[in-house]
Amino acid sequence: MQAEKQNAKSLDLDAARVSHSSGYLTTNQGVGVSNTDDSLKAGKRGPTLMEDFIFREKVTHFDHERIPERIVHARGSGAHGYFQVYENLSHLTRAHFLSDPNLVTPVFVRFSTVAGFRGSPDTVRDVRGFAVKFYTEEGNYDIVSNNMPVFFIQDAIKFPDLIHALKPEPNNEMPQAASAHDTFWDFVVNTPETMHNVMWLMSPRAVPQSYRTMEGFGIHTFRLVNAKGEFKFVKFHWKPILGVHSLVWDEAQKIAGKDPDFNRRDLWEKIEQGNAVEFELAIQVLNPEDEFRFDFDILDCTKLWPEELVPLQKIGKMTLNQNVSNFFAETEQVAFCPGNVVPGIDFTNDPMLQGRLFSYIDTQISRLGGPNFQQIPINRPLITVNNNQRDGMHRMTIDEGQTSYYPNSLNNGQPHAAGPHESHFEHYQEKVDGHIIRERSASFRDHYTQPAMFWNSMSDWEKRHIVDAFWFELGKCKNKNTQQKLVDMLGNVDPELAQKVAEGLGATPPANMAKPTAFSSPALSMANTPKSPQTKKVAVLVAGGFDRAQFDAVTSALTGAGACFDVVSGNLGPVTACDSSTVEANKTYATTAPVFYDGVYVPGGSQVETLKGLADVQTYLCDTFNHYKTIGLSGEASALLCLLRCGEKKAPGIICEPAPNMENYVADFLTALTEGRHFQRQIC
Ligand code: HDE
Repeated sequence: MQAEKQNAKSLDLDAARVSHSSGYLTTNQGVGVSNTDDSLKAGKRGPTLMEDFIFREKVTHFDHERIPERIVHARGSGAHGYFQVYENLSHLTRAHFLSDPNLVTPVFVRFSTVAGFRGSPDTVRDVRGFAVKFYTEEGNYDIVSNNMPVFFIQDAIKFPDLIHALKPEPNNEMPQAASAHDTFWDFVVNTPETMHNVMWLMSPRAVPQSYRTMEGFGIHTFRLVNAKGEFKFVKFHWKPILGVHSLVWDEAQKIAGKDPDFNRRDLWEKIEQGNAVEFELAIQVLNPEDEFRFDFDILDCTKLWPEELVPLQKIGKMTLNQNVSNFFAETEQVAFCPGNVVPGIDFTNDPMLQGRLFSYIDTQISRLGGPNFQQIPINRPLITVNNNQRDGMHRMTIDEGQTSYYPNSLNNGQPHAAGPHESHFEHYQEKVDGHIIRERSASFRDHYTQPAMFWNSMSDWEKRHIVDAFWFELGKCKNKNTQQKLVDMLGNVDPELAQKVAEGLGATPPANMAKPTAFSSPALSMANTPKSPQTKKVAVLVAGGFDRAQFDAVTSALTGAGACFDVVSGNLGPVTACDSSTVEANKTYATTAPVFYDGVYVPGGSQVETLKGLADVQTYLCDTFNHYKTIGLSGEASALLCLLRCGEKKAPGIICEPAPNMENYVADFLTALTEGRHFQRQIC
């Protein structure tokens, strides 16, 4: 409660809100309008008159409603919330918002895909953006991160090439929101530094189940600087409280058709329902003297710092608890920039980071129509902006007074340069010495050790996902040469991986393969992530005659565990149970699908005779089975097991009891649901 009260940014946005809940229509000049349905005509059948300023104004405004979408990360969803640090970190940084555990800092977060256009589906295979704006008392601070800890390239000058290769091909603008095409893979095989990020892109991380269950990574190495001017290198991580969970590929593709807004809807609904969406902020800290300790360069953003070498410290928690009230005003107009830092947080010489410091402001100027985009309500800092910048397109403030320069005497030297005791930014005084050269450091040249470590760290099901993804992606490339080159590259990562991918593509396994490396980082696998029944969703299939006691036992246990359920039937409305009571079906086979649930439960009763004959029920059970999710069948519903090709009662994650003791049954069902996916299951 306390935190929500102090969510000052929402108060700040209030000045710009207009409810439109009463009053008469007006033009933009405030003139009352009595008819907005008919244009002004000479006679009832026209022609329409030029002097119809009401028509002209309405249509002119409509004609200019769209702004350019982001070049990358066009498709996104935003939410408001707040951040609180766990402990005073002033020994590391003088950033005030990281020094006081009682301080509640408002945040705005935008999650996004990278490649797709604004209207593209959410569940495509892609990197996800995870951009956080902290409205601190010392100005706005942005961590503009992704859900993978490394990037495709090492130098910002290659970014336009990467994105041109990834986006739809320029001759026919296909494919939409997909890396599975020739130009992307052509770029990859000609740019070996992409290998590490490509491994992540082929992994389940590229199809997050929810924005609530993905990690975020600042990727670059930054600096934390304390009041004494001492610095440490730092990497930023966001850890979802619910753990990291992904979709399986077949499921992701089906969802893209059935609900292109799947991730956006999930985030929106969970916040509307009052479920806290929570992430912990963690840091990896490195002493300056350890800069050259590793066999990789800490300025190379295609490398991560294994957590086993540099442990994570959880330093605070972010809670998202408020949806936007106008998507355009907030999510579309928000402007992030990695260069938005506050005193105590500073950059390093990572050449990608340096390039980004230029690009983001530059792109906002054309996307948001001029240099005053910081004055749009969602982008304004909490503290008063005080400088001599003036005018420009869409200036919102009325800057008063005679002077707009410094130094001045006419305004008593105001606004003045911040003094030693006033909050201000000081750049870390790094010593720089070198020749001006267009070259890359030799320490950036190893492109295969970390991809091998990543492969080595994966569980069996993650490895299977990666191989399948390479088959799919490269299988969509028409160019055989590209396929072979990629297989050859994988030979530098791992022999088993290269061999398997070669098999699927009908390519030749490389002659010289890398020796498998023993080094692995268990922290990179999703297998060990936290699991919880909270916010899991179950489809309960019913028809007339279902067993009410079994239904009640399972559904009340779900609610008790923080999970939820839909009652799915052939029609909406009441469905009569075996004891003549009724429950309301809130979904039908036409309006929902098994891919939207974490599990399916079917209670017993005479209903089973009806359900047996329904193709929809078979689809529910088979899809849920094939996507490794939990299936519960109790009492007479056990007979539905025959609809599954496995036909095997003891398959992992299938809780099937012809004569259930409901107490034990419910416990088993919840345990299986909490586990999430049952990847040990054999899919035939
Ligand atoms: Fe971005 N990136 N980027 N990027 N990026 C943009 O800025 C760019 C990079 C990331 O929700 C653009 O406002 C360059 C890495 C996110 O609004 C643009 C380079 C990482 C978002 C831009 C990179 C990111 C963007 C497009 C190579 C992870 C969405 C619209 C040096 C750490 C923010 C915009 C939002 C957006 C440029 C590389 C993350 C064009 C030149 C590495 C999450 O300015």
